[in-house]
Amino acid sequence: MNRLKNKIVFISGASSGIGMACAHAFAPEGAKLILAARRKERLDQLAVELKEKFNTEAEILSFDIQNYKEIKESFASLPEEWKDIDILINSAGLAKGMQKLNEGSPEDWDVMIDTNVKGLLYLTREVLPYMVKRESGHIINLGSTAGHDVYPLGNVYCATKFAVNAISQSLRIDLLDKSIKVSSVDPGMVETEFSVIRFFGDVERAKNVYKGVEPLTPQDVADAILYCATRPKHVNINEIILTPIAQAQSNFVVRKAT
Ligand code: 8X3
Repeated sequence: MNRLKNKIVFISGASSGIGMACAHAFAPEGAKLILAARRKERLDQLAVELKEKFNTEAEILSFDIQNYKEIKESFASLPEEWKDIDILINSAGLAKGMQKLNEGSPEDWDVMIDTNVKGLLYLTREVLPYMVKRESGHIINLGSTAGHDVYPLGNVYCATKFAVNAISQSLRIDLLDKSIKVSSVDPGMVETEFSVIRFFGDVERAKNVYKGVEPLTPQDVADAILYCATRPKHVNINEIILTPIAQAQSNFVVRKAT
């Protein structure tokens, strides 16, 4: 439909799940994509596919989002004309483990905090000065229902998503005078690699999370993100909370017998 013709869209976490779905949703709109993640081969493959299907121009950035130095160097390596990013989609994020705090693993906490909170801050820190200079741009953060209502054993993961919620709100205030939009897209249950990663590769346990529920797909979430990105210039979507029809918030889910 070409609503984003020649807009430069930076997607973190683009090698899987919601990030990858965003790449597929934004490419047909004529956007130029910066695809970022750790797994370079996956990004290369994605770029080839989007080039064939939509003639998408893409740059690939491979870095560990937990490492500020890598992000800084990687961003600096972009061709100058690609640094004026129109839309930053902060979709990299993950959960590790589900335990009571007294039984939890500090290593897992570090990974969640370093990815979901610090990684988002690091990347935004690099991209934002260019938006501020142009007084134009849009930051879209991937939050979660877990950033609105905590749930049992969710402690640190929920804390990271509450932090994302706070960062989105305060960015919106701080950037008011710069005409930069800030949106937060906050899904409930989405079936991606999320639960498999959370449960350290235990596919059966991951499947159980969505048992008896038709979860959101990554495409459903990408669609909400695209909606935020395609509003008229004067409209900012502050927040979209979306859940499967069988879910009200983090703690209320109705499951059908299977
Ligand atoms: C993902 C939603 O409820 O699985 O952020 O934590 S939940």
